[in-house]
Amino acid sequence: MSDIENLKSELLAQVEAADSLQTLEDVRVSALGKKGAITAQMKNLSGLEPDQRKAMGQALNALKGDVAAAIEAKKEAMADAELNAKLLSEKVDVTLPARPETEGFIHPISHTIEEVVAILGEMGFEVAEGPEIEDDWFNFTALNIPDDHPARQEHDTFYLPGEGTNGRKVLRTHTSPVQIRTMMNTKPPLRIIAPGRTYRCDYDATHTPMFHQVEGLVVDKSTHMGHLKGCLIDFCRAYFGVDDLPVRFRPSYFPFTEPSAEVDIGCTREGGEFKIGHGDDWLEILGCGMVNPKVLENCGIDSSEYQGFAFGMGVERIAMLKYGIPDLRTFFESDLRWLRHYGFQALDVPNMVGGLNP
Ligand code: 2U9
Repeated sequence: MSDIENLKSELLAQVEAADSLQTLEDVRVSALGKKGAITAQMKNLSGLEPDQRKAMGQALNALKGDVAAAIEAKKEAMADAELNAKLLSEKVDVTLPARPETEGFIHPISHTIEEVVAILGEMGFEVAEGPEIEDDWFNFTALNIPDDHPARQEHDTFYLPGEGTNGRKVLRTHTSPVQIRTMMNTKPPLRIIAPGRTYRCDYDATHTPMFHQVEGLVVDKSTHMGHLKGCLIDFCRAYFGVDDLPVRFRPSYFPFTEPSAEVDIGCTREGGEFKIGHGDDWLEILGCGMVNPKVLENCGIDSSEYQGFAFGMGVERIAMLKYGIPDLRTFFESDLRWLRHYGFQALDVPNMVGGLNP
């Protein structure tokens, strides 16, 4: 038995001394492997007297278990040590400032959309998305823009090759079909915004064939014009960062809203200087109105029970006004010098807690 005790201390010492997974594996093979020390002792059992064989067998089994357990414990300790060393070597000091030399800028369009989403998100709006290639029905008919409606020409639509009127595909001319799809799929109350790319066949100093819009829609049982006005006045003041920004609603016409209005904000254009927020001049900023009951009905919403308001704005336009970008076409020229000048730092994510600006 003292041989077994000696073998045990010898093997445990080897386990303890192992300094790598490979040496530990060598120890395991030399103890428990086919030609290992414990296995060799096991083979000798058959030559012993029954009593002796029983006692020796039990002692060897216990030895086997002890050595195997020691090897397993050592393996775990080694894995822990390895992980700790790795974590230590990969330690990041999160209190360090961002690297000033970081390459890359956020495009003013993305930044402006994030600002609008931050403001309206705080008011409880959720972002909704939809396809940029739309069915004519979702883009026009559902919005009370029938086949012969002049708005179809005004929208300068890109039609995709195909047959029929309602079956033909178009590049969406506004993000309104996103709201149509949402109304058809979701039971009111609804409070959504649809930011995204839109397309119209037009190109000059104030129009590009692809541009961006954010539209909003609220549908509930008692939604009224007062909600629309409060929401948009708050939005304009938050977006331009002017608490007492003058905002006025001018009657207008859109087929999808009734009544409709265009929203102007106060500005000055004195002495060749343009400034938002003060003075006696006005600048158009967005369009809005109460959702035409026909549009609600087209989406399967009972207009005797529900009403809603909607609004739409051009992202390039509000970005140009806020950030003093003079030329629309430069948004899409991919000029890195322009992006370095007008772009935003990657970590400068707009939110209503940290503040929207710059
Ligand atoms: C649904 C019902 C009504 C969205 C609206 C406007 C007024 C508007 C323009 C702003 C500048 C388009 O980019 S722009 O040229 N938009 O004036 N948009 S109301 O009305 C909706 C939308 C969806 C279902």
